[in-house]
Amino acid sequence: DHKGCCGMSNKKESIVFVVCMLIGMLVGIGMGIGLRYANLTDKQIHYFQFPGEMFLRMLKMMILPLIMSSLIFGMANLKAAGWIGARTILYYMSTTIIAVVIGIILVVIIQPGYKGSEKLAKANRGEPVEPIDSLLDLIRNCFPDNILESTFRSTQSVYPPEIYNVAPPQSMNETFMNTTMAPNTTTPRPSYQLPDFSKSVPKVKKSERMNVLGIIVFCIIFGLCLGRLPDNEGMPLIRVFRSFNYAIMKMVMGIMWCAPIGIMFIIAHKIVSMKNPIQTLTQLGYYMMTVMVGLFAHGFIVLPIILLIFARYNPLKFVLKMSPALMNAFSTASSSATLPLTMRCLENNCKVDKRITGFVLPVGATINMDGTALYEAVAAIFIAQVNNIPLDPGQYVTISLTATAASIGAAGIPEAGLITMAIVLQAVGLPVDDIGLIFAIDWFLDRCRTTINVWGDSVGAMIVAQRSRKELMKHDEMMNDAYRPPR
Ligand code: DAS
Repeated sequence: DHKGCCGMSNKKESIVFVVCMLIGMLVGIGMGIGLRYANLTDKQIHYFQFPGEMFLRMLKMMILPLIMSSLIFGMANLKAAGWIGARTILYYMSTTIIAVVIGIILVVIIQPGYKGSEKLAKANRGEPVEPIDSLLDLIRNCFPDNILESTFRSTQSVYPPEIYNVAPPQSMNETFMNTTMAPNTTTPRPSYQLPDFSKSVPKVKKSERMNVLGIIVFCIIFGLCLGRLPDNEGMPLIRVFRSFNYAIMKMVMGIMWCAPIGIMFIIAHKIVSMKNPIQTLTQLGYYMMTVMVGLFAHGFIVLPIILLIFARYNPLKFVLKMSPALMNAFSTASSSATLPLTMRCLENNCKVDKRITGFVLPVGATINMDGTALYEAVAAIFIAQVNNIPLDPGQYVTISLTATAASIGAAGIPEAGLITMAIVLQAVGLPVDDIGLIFAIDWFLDRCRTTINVWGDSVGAMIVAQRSRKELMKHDEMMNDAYRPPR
């Protein structure tokens, strides 16, 4: 329950925030359309989008601390509560991966980013990368030779003007060769020039980009090891990461309240600088359709089948019993704000034991976000298509892994998926600034993915409850024996 400086883990604040986002979005669209006819100079356009640029920089600023705090703290606390914990984690990880795979299959088939424009010739990326090479690169990036260097290499990726040209980032293989084989030439820092932020395809040389995958892998392994230390050893540091995690969540929620202003200027800037509005709107329309089809497929085909197989429970009956929680999730766009209602629906309507809901649902509201993982994978590949950046197999796997990790790191608050999407984009060298491209429709997509997040948690709780009956009965017998009055 991430109660931050501005709460948002209860219904009222979430609804206030959602209304502010809607107002920011609508004002941004109106401002953008109005300014389109104001014939602003490039310089005026650039200064005008400064608030939006600041909001995006705050999102990028949170990438590293959010990964570290959520993964280390989350993994350290996975000291599985016996079989219930093991079943819970197994269910959460597998359904999230399934959701990501569904999203990737759909975005590759529908190709929303190429709609509205003749499919541009594949951008020149030098010699084609062998699939095996890109997968080997992926594994290499998972185990960086210097974890600290993995975090600091992004310092040069914003200003040098030469990176802002149309050519897409190099393939992983070439990049890896550049990273390890590059001579130690220190390019003189160019004199500062105002970068042209209207070009959305920075050629971010991956050797200068944060190695997100390496940081994620390190944090997961470190968190699991920390959680398995004897209590007197591990607990002090777990407490440190617990406070670190809550402080980071406060920062994230503080930044979230800047979102209405940020998206207002980002949307307005995107509309003013849009070269081909019809094409962009077509792309966004197909993108929205791709996400909705993916969420529907996962939420109303895959999860019900899993519920039938593993819990032998009628999905239709279950969705009716969970409907108050699902409607609350849609209206608040917050899993955390919906958590109390989700627990009540499962305990009162479905008779699920409180010992199950008390563990499975709070963990689920924090780390199990099938809808968010699917959405982030689709968004990353959509942004690659829009920028005509072909992805190699290693990058598709990287997107799958980082979308799963990013959904673990996303808090159960509105628009959390937008913050953690920067992690996925950074991991494959895509322009994080293009998050602004999808802000206009994220207000609606957020509530859809939040509903699927809550639905996934509920199905998980029902499955774990059905599969843990024996353990719970044994526990009750033991407790009854222990407390049976002497004859
Ligand atoms: N709104 C988040 C939630 O509460 C999901 C997201 O932003 O992706 O689950």
